[in-house]
Amino acid sequence: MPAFEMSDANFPVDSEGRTYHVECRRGDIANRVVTVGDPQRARLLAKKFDQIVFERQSHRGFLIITGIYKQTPITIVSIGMGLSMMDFFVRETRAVVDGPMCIIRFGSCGSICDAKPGNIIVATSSYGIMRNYDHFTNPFKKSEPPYLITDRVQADPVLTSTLSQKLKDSMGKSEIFEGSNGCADSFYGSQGRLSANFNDENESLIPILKKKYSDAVSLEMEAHMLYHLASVSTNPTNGQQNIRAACALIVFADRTGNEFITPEASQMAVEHCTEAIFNTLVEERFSNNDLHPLEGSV
Ligand code: R1P
Repeated sequence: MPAFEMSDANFPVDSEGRTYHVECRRGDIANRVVTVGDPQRARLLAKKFDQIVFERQSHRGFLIITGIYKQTPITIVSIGMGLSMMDFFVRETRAVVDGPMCIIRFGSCGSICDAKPGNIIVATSSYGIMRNYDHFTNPFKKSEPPYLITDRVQADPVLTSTLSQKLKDSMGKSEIFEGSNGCADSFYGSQGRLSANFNDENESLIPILKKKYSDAVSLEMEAHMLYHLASVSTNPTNGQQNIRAACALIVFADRTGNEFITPEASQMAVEHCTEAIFNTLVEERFSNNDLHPLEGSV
């Protein structure tokens, strides 16, 4: 149940101008944004703020923390998991921010390259992996492949190269990997995890991905939606792209060696990456205006 009465069925907002799911309104969100899946990761990042100026937990599980870092407003939003949550987050924050936005996803992933748990993968591009539902249930579509793999969408090259360099400076070059990320519509079937309880036909999915994209490095569940929405984002006044995006992903699972990260190593990775991510955003210069339009008023 929404906490408040909503108006506008096309893009619901409450009487105070807050969006329906993320519950953000104008002034809550900075142009520079870090998005994470896990609220604990959001809180760990927020410890590096000099000051927290806004915080809100939405009834649909989004946590917003806006703070000041080196005199620059940055917003952290934890979104939970999956494509729909990324879609809610990007569209609803975009609706309440004036001017261009830079968004860095700081997530976790499974590695399908040499990166080990605790290493960081910078996703230079991302593609979608979707279960071809009809293949499984429609006998006339059995000849279609069980999984649909989209083209790659590129991350913002400038944001990505700054992010990658700063992560290398902070953690050491050998800890940082780059390549294309597969963004799946499930943690299980569409990421090639085998199950005795479902007929997923995914035994050869990872080799298929690596054959299609020789730079395939990771699997997760949000980056393709972020890069896709950034690529189709439009400034209503000049028609130009209005969101630039990049991703740094902590390797939680080594899908080749079958290892999983320890809680301590995961916390350490967050601590080592946070300032590199914040500094990347602080150094970003927006084309029309160097400063956040709401600077001082968030
Ligand atoms: C699965 O465990 C979740 O972890 C990864 C996946 O993309 C998925 O959301 O990212 P986050 O750690 O950012 O949630």
